[in-house]
Amino acid sequence: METEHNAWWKEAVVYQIYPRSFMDGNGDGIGDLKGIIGKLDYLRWLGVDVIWLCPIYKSPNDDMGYDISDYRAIMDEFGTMDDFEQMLVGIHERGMKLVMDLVVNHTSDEHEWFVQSRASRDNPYRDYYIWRDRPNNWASFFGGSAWELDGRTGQYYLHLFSRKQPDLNWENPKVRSEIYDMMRWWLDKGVDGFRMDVINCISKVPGLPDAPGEGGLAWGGAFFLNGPRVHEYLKEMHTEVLSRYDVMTVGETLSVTPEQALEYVGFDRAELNMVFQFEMMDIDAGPGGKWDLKSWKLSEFKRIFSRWQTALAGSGWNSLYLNNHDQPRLVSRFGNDGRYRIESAKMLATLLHTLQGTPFVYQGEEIGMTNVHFDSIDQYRDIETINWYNEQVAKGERSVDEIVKSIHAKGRDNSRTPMQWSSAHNAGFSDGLPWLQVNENYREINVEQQLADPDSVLHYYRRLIQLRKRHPVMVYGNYDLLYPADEKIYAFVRELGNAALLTVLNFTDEQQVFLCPEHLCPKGFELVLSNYEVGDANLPTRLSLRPYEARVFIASPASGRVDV
Ligand code: TEU
Ligand code: CA
Repeated sequence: METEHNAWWKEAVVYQIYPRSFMDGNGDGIGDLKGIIGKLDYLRWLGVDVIWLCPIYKSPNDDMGYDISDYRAIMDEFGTMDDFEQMLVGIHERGMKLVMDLVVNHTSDEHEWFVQSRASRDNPYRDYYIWRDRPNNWASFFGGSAWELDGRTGQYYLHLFSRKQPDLNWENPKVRSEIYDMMRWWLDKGVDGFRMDVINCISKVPGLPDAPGEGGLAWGGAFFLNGPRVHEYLKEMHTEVLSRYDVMTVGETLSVTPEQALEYVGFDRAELNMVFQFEMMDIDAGPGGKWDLKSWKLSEFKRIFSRWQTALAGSGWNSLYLNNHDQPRLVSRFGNDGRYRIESAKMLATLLHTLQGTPFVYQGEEIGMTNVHFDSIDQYRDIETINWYNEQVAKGERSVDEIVKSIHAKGRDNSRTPMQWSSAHNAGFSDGLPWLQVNENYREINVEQQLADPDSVLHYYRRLIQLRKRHPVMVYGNYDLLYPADEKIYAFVRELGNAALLTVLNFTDEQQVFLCPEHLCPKGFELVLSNYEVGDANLPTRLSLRPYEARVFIASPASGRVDV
């Protein structure tokens, strides 16, 4: 059972790799394991502790690896099991750990279990999936009904995602024990934990009732999110698997509240270490969902983070992220990817690394990569984006311009364009034709150039990561928000014993003034990090902040000024 005590995964910084787009080792245009192996020294240099690898298992790639056809084999394009073993050794040799993506809400329809399951109604694998004579009205996340009629046996199967991703039937104990076996198999190979895909979808309300709504398809979330047996399953998984290893777990949990999150990550729960919350990802979504663009306010942004910081303090642990392979780039969404790209990328990094929780860095974030604006839908590869585009064009309710605007803002390919390593052809990602085009800004934004520039976003991330290792207050300190209603500045204080940390962030492209609250002044704060040149290390009572300026101050009787 987890306790409220110190743990390696609380002190860690995680780096997320989307293998298809990270580094191509053999020139076929697709990132692979050999490519990753070649970049392990770079990750070690950056200082990250854990690598989370998006799925690398055998897959027909209907949903880029989230449709798995063999849990114990490596996708052909990514390499072999030997490459995997070599990569794992390389990661461990450098003192890092590896967390795998565990996708067990569904498999691919090409998985042997489903091939058997669909073969006949009395096949022993029939009950591995969810079959019904009639569909209910649930909509799939990727458009259309969540049910597909299978001609061979005349029944429908449930797929919350694409029709090539049938949902597993977790009520069947054989399914659960197969999954636990598979997890132990990877853990016995030496992997250090799992990121669990849509793990709060695995238990569905019995009977699978229609969701409320006017005829047609409806969002069935109430019937498959945090379902009646989800905690029973996760406790069983903990007993059968996780409790036997020293591992890190993070569950992807759609639309959970902090209260619901605590049921997954509470220190006394024996389920998961952390979850990914989606409240922040919904901040700029209108009533029509993610594609329905809405502006966001800093007060709301602060309210969301603060609510999670406070609710989990002392009883659970936060994950900290503002982007990943499903979300637009954080600098384009929450910062300014034009004139103040560098400043705002550093400012957002400062926020993520000075809150309480485990920070997740998504590949390319550390160099301030931006969203991509492709001209044609043919340049996109993401099934969610393509399906939505086709559906919208067919409906004819929105102009093509509006549709494209939403895709430019929210499409998942924004974060999936190849990693920008250098100003060479294809950003140094591949000698071949990349599976998804590189962002044309790679000549200005790339690793090679930033390695050579001590003021780069990349060096700033490295300093932040080092700073966190030196100051336990950055990891374990409590959290206190200042000026909650202010729409321009995000400032908060963290305290641990005698040590205190103050983060002050300007979220605007104009000069702002931060008035230091009186109770903080006597603490003797000194500057430890900023994204601008700062002459005076002290904390003045009136602090003037330049566009997107970030300052981190620490008062620690023992340490004095820290030079970074
Ligand atoms: O994501 C779940 C999920 O909620 C997303 O599909 C989300 O709805 C969408 O991306 C928001 O735009 C996980 C994986 O991270 C994602 O890549 C997979 O497509 C999905 O599960 C299915 O496995
Ligand atoms: Ca390749």
